[in-house]
Amino acid sequence: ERTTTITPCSIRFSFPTPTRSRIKLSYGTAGFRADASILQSTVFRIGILAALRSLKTGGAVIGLMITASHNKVSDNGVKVADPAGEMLTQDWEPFADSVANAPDPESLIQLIADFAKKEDIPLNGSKGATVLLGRDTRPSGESLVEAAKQGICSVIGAVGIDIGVVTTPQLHWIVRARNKDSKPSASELDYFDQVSTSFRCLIDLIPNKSQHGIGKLIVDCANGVGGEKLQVLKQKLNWSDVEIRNSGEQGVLNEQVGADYVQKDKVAPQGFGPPDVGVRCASLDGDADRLVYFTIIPNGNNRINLVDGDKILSLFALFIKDQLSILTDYTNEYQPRVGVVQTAYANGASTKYLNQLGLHVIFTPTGVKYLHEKAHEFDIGIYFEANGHGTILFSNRFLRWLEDKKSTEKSLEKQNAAMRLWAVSKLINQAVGDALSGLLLVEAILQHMGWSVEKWNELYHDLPSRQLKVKVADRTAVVTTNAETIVEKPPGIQEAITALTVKYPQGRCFVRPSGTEDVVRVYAEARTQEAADELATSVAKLVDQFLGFHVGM
Ligand code: G16
Repeated sequence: ERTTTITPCSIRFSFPTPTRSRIKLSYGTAGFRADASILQSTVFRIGILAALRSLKTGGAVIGLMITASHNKVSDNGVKVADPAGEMLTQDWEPFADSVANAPDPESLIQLIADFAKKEDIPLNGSKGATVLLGRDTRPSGESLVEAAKQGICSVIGAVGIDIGVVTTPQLHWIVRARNKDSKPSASELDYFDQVSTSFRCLIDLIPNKSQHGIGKLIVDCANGVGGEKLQVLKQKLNWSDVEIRNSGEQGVLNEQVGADYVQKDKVAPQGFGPPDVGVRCASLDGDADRLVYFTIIPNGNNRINLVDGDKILSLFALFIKDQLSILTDYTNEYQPRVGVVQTAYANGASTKYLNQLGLHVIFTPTGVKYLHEKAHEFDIGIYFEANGHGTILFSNRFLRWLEDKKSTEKSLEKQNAAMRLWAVSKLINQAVGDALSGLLLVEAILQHMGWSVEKWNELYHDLPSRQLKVKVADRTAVVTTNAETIVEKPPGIQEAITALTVKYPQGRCFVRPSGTEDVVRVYAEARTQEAADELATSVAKLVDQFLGFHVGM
């Protein structure tokens, strides 16, 4: 351990960069992720960054989450939540990359000093900084939280508060509540109270409730943190119709379980089988920020009917549109703008459906940070990735209008519609996509409509699709544009992809480097499953030819 001091910042270093790994770390789609064994120094440094971010934002509470979400259990990661509970501002990502990759303590100190000067961050201890630390259930989490704490405490005046094992969305929610909702001591308990109260409100507002029983729900919790948290909600809500599986007592985190596995492989997770045919099932991922639904196909050899993020988005959009149409008419001077945000992974059939609903659909690159930002441009911005990551954002202007409608509307029908939208805004996480609050909203809407999961799935028929991963020598060699639908580099590959794609009716295909795993992802869609599989496989071969581990390439 060595101590290095510069003015005006005093920082004690105990975690040198792991030179042996020679890995270039990048903040990526959702923070730094890698094998947990090489992350101590990165997490320590991001602890420093989080403390600086708190100083920069006038002492606001900043979040630091230790998780690698859907990745395998031996991986871990770190990401930072800004004061509104949203992802770290993208302006700071280059600094995060430099901090994580600084080769020695001296360069790190210099980087921090230069950045603090440029950003006008007071490092003389005159201001306090607070960082809330959370982690998922990975075994490496505890020691990484310690590394983060040391990083935070090495900035004078900064404190790290460890809130233990939480879902990623809970941490984001608590950060937001402490800063934006003026609840300086907001905790997990407040989260549970708010989501359960608003869920109950939605249920109480269902007309003719008794006719709307929709039966049992089984939730696969990916052997992660979602299991114990859903258990709390189940008890709070006295919800006997939900069965929790893969909550982590046995089984490995994310291994043949969880939303990523179910959505990508389109098979039932471990622990599910023929007795579950006909039952509504859902899957969360390892840190409970993704949600998909499914039903098991009878005699289908574990295959499922997937109800993915696009369909969750469509259900939410439909419900919100219905409530708005009750509440507003052409005489209203204020017409709330509703927008929908998707990525290139959105099934073509979902986009067509959303357009038919008359909604404005926008595309961004993969990554909640991009979708979230776009969704803010609307009064009601609904965003979802097909993988089940998404939420609904409400503008302050709209919420003020709704508040007024709730109390001034004479018609009971309109008043109820206003109350429903209000409850949705309280239930659904305003900071980030949240599988638990998303699940409660899906359940409330299905009950409201009196719909089975099959009826919901019939909203539109997905075009067959296939996703594959290709291991390549250097995934950063792939550079994309146009919301990741076109590959710019390496030269020639896009022409080759297009030439293959045009052979297939309704064919669509793109490739992009993953920001969370060391792979290039391939997505293909076509009129039949065989065609989608064939197209994905041929393009995966192409990627391998262009970028694989071939000598001389
Ligand atoms: C993260 C991001 C998501 C993204 C996913 C996959 O999810 O939060 O927005 O869709 O990674 O990203 P990529 O394809 O770049 O690997 P999670 O659930 O792992 O945090």
